[in-house]
Amino acid sequence: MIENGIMARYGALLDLPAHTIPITLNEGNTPLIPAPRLADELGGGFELYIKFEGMNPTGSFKDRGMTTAISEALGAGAKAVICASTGNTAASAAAYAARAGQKAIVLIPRGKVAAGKLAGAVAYGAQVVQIDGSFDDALNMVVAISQRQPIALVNSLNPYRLEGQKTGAFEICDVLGSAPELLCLPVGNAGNITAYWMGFKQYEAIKSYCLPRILGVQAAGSAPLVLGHPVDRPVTVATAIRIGRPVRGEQALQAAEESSGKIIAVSDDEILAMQKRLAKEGIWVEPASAAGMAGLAAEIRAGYRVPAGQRVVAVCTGHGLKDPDIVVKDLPPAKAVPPMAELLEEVIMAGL
Ligand code: AN7
Repeated sequence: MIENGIMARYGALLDLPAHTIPITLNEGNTPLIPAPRLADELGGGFELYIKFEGMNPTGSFKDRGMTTAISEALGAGAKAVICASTGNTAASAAAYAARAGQKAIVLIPRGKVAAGKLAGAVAYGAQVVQIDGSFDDALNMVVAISQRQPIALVNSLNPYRLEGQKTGAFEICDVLGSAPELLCLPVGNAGNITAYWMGFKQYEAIKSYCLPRILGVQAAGSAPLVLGHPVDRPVTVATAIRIGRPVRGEQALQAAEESSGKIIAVSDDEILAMQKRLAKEGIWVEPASAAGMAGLAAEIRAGYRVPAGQRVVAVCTGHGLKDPDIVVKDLPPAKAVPPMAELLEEVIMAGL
């Protein structure tokens, strides 16, 4: 049997217990797509790449950490796994648990999860529980239950999640031949920024690659790491990162500081504008996934200039298909035309 997931490719670099039983959907190996036109629009003179994590099996970067977390949990004997989620973790946990023959229980904040994520969790057979509260409330609940019951917690508090997610950094370095100078990514619960920083540091140690600066980007209405205090009622159109008390917050701040980077916030309008701009490159991402790139654009508007020749990577964490409603909700329905070529021609020529 040939498997080509992140554990097959990077297993020797991952700190996983011997009891781990690999469960994979051949996640990872996602495209690193050059975006020269967008780079030119942002001042030019540098190389810009989009790491399109929406190309993972369940449509988000979470699959990298879920293959490792579920594999460890299965090896440890867990028959059930649980997580709180703004949606993507839920879909990913549901898929990998299904493959491992485990039951998955996922808690989501009611009314604040994009349609494609909820549908995914249901399709993969998870028990979905809606909470009349925030992601942060749901996380507190699943932590408590996993301490009382033999149910494995697969949120990014679980260290094996980060072991898997750090492979995103390895892949970027392997494609570029060294580390980029700057990495931009969205920040919610702050597991991913923490994992990327771990990955880059590991490659620095074993391959002597340099370290990138890390630009972490939160949504302005949900920016505890920028404000310096928890946010009790986070609000943002980017529901994936609607998180007011990031559990890996300290590590995220440390990654930003150690890397000479920073964590900033961008408005929902900036996020949605960048989502539209990325679509013009043929890359449709969900709103949260555009935040990293929106942060870079905001920095450049504020006077930052990417040094000549540098390589910048923006991690786009989830696929646009996860959240179709955000795109169609403000649009008039597509024009309907009777089956007559002349009428079609009129409609087309009016739009040219
Ligand atoms: C598309 O699924 O927290 O900073 O419960 O879905 O590692 O939390 C999702 C987070 C960025 C932020 N982009 O990553 C969940 C969840 C997308 C996301 C993030 C998420 P972290």
